[in-house]
Amino acid sequence: MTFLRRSTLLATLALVHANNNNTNAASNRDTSLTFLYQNNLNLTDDANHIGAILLDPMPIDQATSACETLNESLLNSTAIKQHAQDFTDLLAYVEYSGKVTSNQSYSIADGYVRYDSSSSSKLVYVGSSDDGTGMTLPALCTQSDQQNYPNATATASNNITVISSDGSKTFLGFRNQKSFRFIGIPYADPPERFQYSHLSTKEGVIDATSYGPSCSQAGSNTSSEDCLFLNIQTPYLPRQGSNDSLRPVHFWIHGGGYTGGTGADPTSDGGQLASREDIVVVSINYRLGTLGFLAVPGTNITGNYGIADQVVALEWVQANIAAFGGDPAQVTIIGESAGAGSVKALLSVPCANGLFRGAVPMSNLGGGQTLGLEGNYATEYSLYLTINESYALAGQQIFTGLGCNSTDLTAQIACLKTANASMISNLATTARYVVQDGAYILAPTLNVYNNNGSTANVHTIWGVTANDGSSFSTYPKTPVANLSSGLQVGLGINASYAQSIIDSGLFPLYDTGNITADAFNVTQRVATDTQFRCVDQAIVNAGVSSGAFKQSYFYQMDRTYSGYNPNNIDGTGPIEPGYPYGNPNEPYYRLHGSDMPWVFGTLTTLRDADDLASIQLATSYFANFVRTSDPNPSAAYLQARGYNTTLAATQTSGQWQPVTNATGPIRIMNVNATTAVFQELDQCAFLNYSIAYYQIASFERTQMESHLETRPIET
Ligand SMILES: *[C@@H]1O[C@H](CO)[C@@H](O)[C@H](O)[C@H]1NC(C)=O
Ligand SMILES: *[C@@H]1O[C@H](CO)[C@@H](O)[C@H](O)[C@H]1NC(C)=O
Ligand SMILES: *[C@@H]1O[C@H](CO)[C@@H](O)[C@H](O)[C@H]1NC(C)=O
Ligand SMILES: *[C@@H]1O[C@H](CO)[C@@H](O)[C@H](O)[C@H]1NC(C)=O
Ligand SMILES: *[C@@H]1O[C@H](CO)[C@@H](O)[C@H](O)[C@H]1NC(C)=O
Ligand SMILES: *[C@@H]1O[C@H](CO)[C@@H](O)[C@H](O)[C@H]1NC(C)=O
Ligand SMILES: *[C@@H]1O[C@H](CO)[C@@H](O)[C@H](O)[C@H]1NC(C)=O
Ligand SMILES: *[C@@H]1O[C@H](CO)[C@@H](O)[C@H](O)[C@H]1NC(C)=O
Ligand SMILES: *[C@@H]1O[C@H](CO)[C@@H](O)[C@H](O)[C@H]1NC(C)=O
Ligand SMILES: *[C@@H]1O[C@H](CO)[C@@H](O)[C@H](O)[C@H]1NC(C)=O
Ligand SMILES: *[C@@H]1O[C@H](CO)[C@@H](O)[C@H](O)[C@H]1NC(C)=O
Ligand SMILES: CC(=O)N[C@H]1CO[C@H](CO)[C@@H](O)[C@@H]1O
Repeated sequence: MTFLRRSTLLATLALVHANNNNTNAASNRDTSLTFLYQNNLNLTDDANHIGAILLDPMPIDQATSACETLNESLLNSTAIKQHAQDFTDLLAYVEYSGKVTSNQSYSIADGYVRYDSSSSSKLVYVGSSDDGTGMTLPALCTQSDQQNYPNATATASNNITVISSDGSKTFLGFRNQKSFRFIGIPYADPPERFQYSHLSTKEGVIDATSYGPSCSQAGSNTSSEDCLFLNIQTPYLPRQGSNDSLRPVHFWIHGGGYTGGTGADPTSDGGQLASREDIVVVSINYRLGTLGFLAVPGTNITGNYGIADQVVALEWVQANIAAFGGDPAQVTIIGESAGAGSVKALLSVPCANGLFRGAVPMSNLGGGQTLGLEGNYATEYSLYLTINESYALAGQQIFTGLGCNSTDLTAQIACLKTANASMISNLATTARYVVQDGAYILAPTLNVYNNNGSTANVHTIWGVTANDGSSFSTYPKTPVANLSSGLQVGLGINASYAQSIIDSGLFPLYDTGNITADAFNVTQRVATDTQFRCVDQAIVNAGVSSGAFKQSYFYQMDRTYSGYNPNNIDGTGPIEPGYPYGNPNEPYYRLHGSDMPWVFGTLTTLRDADDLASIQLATSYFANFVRTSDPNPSAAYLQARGYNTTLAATQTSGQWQPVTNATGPIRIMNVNATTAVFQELDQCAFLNYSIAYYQIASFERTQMESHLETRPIET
């Protein structure tokens, strides 16, 4: 009992410090804090696991009080033995990561525990009869917060503060079962309407225990113009003032058509990735719709405010993320849908160049206009409008909608500046276009055709869900008589264009006996190709062959769940006995947005064991790209972590090879993954988006860009 008595005695002497600015919360002032949680991404299994917080080496008699400052106690051998597999894997990974040398012992309540890979039990306990006099060991504290969902809240016992590197700010956050969480951090000062935002100047205590409001958007009465907040989930807080062992950063930009969405979406919560993959996740809000994108010709309202906000958030990350355990030199920007459009825009924003080293646009929109679709929704995501074009689509309609009816533009703008934000967001017309403003966006398309430095020269992953277009085409409201009618309704095209698609023979009808359903299957295939796949394959092909991108990758997701479903079609597989969430072995559509749980490990409705294996593989790919710019995790990493299913899956699947030329290769992701060539190349060529679309000679490219002037204008 010597051990326990001595530590109790010394508890009053060590490590009990008042915090700056009197939050009374625990902090990383005297030791780094490493969150240990063996997360298998099965949320219903969390009740069967415990975690720990690892502290820096310290004299063993100080360990008890050090844990107490976290409102925890030293972990004991009973608890470890009850979760021996988890702690074996966790401590193996601590050793693998280089934080400790082999055979490291750790202080626990009843002695020490040693991780010894050569022993049969792996974990060796030394009892408290050895009082450890003079020993300095890392300590394992309990981690008793059991909240495992993103809706976790701060309590008096789970709170924690982090002080900014310049000492001017104290961030009060908290932890749940998975990670440290700092949510609702203002990265910019409340923005002035139609002006660029600036880094937050707020000092003192910053409450980072609840989300900030989402940016003003239609149909929301909680959204606000004062919305420039970001959220951090981190597995590690370095000791205050230290830049030791910083982790790579996954910087997430949400989708929602540039008119909706929030960084607080539970589907993209970073807590799962932080614990599963040991990376720091940042998610941001940025201004949306008219308040984020209005551009008025001949004025200083030049648009792209939402994109500019994203740059400010990236600057905030450069200045501040190290204090939260993130490495500012290892930032990867990732987004889906309009988030992908944002990532793609940031690739060409001059002042964003250098703020990230990798980019992942998931289900990026583009193309569409050669189908002759009226005001095709996808087009403007990849062929940027001029300010004049944007204003023609969404300018005077906005003033009129607000009753800003003066014939004098200056008076109209003055009226708009004082209009109610919610009224602006709820107007029928919304300015939601990234524009060629001459400051952030200088050209009509991302330059992938040459490597002249105008595009950030970074590693990229591009990709689609198998049926992205099923969310961007129309399921007939009433039954159709034949394929042609289905295509006309589904794609908004005329009879002769529908007939040419049929006559091409490239989109055969898959006959199940229900022509309405079957015609939609063809419709969504055309829509997926023309609005997503063809353009994205052509971008990566051009960017790789020109050298505009560093080594880059392409994927198609064949296993997903739910997603953006305006047609209310089957996005899960039918609900059947044994499959309360849908049977993924039956046909279903891999909808737009349905891949997010595969990136974040957030699926709460696992349909079967294969869903979990598939998600474990996918999160591993994306997180490894964030870690190393290569999506392939090493066998040594997976072994050290005990990720046996993923290790087997990567061995079965082989390496995810980078794109090398106009044939691919690409990765088809399912339970396991396979290697394939670029898909639908003949169909893409027929739809006028050949794989060489972005590689064409410069005079032809100029012609392509002049599509901008001839393109049908949305009404
Ligand atoms: C060991 O720790 C667990 C969880 O922290 C606690 O419930 C239990 O009482 C402890 N056991 C002993 C023998 O101290
Ligand atoms: C948090 O979310 C989970 C999963 O959706 C739900 O079961 C739980 O009731 C929520 N908790 C609170 C406090 O809202
Ligand atoms: C943080 O936790 C401490 C206990 O460690 C408590 O005294 C304090 O009130 C908490 N602060 C907040 C803001 O919750
Ligand atoms: C834009 O112009 C108006 C009117 O001249 C002026 O009040 C405003 O400050 C300007 N805004 C910016 C961001 O320069
Ligand atoms: C502004 O013009 C619109 C369309 O002409 C009209 O419906 C509305 O009543 C006018 N509002 C005001 C305040 O004059
Ligand atoms: C065809 O399938 C759709 C669902 O995809 C269904 O609503 C419709 O009833 C089916 N029609 C027939 C004739 O079975
Ligand atoms: C669509 O057609 C393909 C064959 O082209 C088939 O494999 C798939 O199951 C169909 N999808 C649905 C949801 O019916
Ligand atoms: C998830 O965990 C629960 C509880 O341990 C278990 O019953 C279920 O089988 C697990 N699901 C999968 C897919 O492993
Ligand atoms: C993973 O595989 C290793 C080596 O085969 C084994 O010792 C370990 O128990 C396995 N881990 C899990 C969680 O099954
Ligand atoms: C995936 O690979 C694993 C490991 O080789 C294998 O056991 C499993 O059967 C495969 N699953 C499918 C659906 O192919
Ligand atoms: C593309 O690269 C692959 C190897 O990655 C090679 O096998 C194939 O021949 C190349 N195709 C062309 C058209 O260059
Ligand atoms: C001990 C202390 O006062 N720390 C910080 C509290 O916040 C202010 C900003 O308001 C800082 O300047 C202090 O350093």
